[in-house]
Amino acid sequence: MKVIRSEQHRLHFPRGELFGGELVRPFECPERWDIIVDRLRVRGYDDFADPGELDLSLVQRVHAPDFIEFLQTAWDDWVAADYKGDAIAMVVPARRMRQKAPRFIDGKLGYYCMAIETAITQGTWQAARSAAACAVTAQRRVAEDGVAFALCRPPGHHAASDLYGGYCFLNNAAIAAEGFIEDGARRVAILDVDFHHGNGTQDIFYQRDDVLFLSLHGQPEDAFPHFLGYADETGAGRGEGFNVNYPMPPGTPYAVWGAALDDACRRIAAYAPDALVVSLGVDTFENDPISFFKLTSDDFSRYGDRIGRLRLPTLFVMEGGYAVSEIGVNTVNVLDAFQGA
Ligand code: Q9C
Ligand code: ZN
Repeated sequence: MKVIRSEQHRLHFPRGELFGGELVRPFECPERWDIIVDRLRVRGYDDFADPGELDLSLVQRVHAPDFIEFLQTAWDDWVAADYKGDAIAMVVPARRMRQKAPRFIDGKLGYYCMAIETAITQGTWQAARSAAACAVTAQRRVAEDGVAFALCRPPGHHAASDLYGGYCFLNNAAIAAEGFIEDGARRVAILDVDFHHGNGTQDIFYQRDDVLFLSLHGQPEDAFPHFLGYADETGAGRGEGFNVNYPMPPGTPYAVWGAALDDACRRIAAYAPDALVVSLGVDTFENDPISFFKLTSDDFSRYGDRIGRLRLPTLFVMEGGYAVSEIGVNTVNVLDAFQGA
C-alpha cells in the first residue's frame, strides 16, 4: 500500500493547547506522525512518497474563498498586531451576535473558529496545505492500486467550509472525496471512525446525495465537539438520508462499537459507492488520553478486516489518536487487516 506523507507537517506545532484552563503541550504533536511512520516500516510498508503540488481548485470546492484567504493571512495579521504568542481565538460570534467577519485579527480568528484550543502558528498554513496535498495525491493513487494511505497531519474532519478547530484547518477527507468525484466517481462514501464526530465533513456534504457520510463517535452530550453528531442529523434536501451518525456513550467496548461499524458497512454496501474514504482516527483506543471508548489494539485489526471485506477502492486519511506510544500499532493494525481481508 502506498503511503503519502510530508515532512512539512512539522511546520505546525503550537506552543500550547488550552486544556482544562491550562496551556498544555498539544496532544496533536509531531511525534504522532513519526511513530506511525516507524510502525509502517516495521510492518514492511516501504512505498512512501511525498505529495504532489496541491490542486487549489479542489480545496475551493470544499472551503469558502474568504476562509482560505483567512488561513493564508492569519499569522501575518497576528504578527502585525504585535502579539507575541501563537494566534488563539478568544471571542466568538455566539447566539444573537452578528455573523460577519470583522477586519481585526482577534475578531477574524473568532469568526472562523469552532473550538479555541487550536492555535495558528507561522507554519500552520503550509502544514495544512501539505496534509491536503497528501490526501489528494493518495486519492489519485487509489485508481491504480485500489487502496492508499494519506498520513495527514494536521488532521481535517472538524474543519468545515469556513471553520477551523479541533486541531483541523483544511478538511483533507472532504477534499479527497471531491477528488474522487472530479475523477468520475458518481457516489463516494466517507466512513469516519475517529472517536470525535466529523462535524466538518458532515456539514460540508449535508445537503448532498453523492457523498454518503457515516460517523461513529462519542455522543455529543459528553464528547467534543459537543454541538453536532446526534443520531437525528440525517441530512437535508437532496441529502436527506445520506448522513448517518452513531453516537455512543462513555465506556463503549468493541462489542457495541463493532456492531455500529457493521451497520455502517451494510449501509455503505447498499449505497454501492465508487470509492470509500475512511477518516481514520485511532483515538477510540482504550488508553487515549482525551477520549472514552474502550477499543483494544486487536480491535483495530477486527475492524480493518470488516472494512476490507467491503472490497471497495479505499483511501485511508489519518485523523486523530493521542495515545502516542500506541498510535503506530493501532493505525497499522487497521491497514494490515484491511489488506489481509
Ligand atoms: N476534554 C481530532 O481528533 N479537545 N480532534 C477535546 C477533551 C479537542 C480532537 C478536549 C479535541 C479535538 C482530529
Ligand atoms: Zn478525534
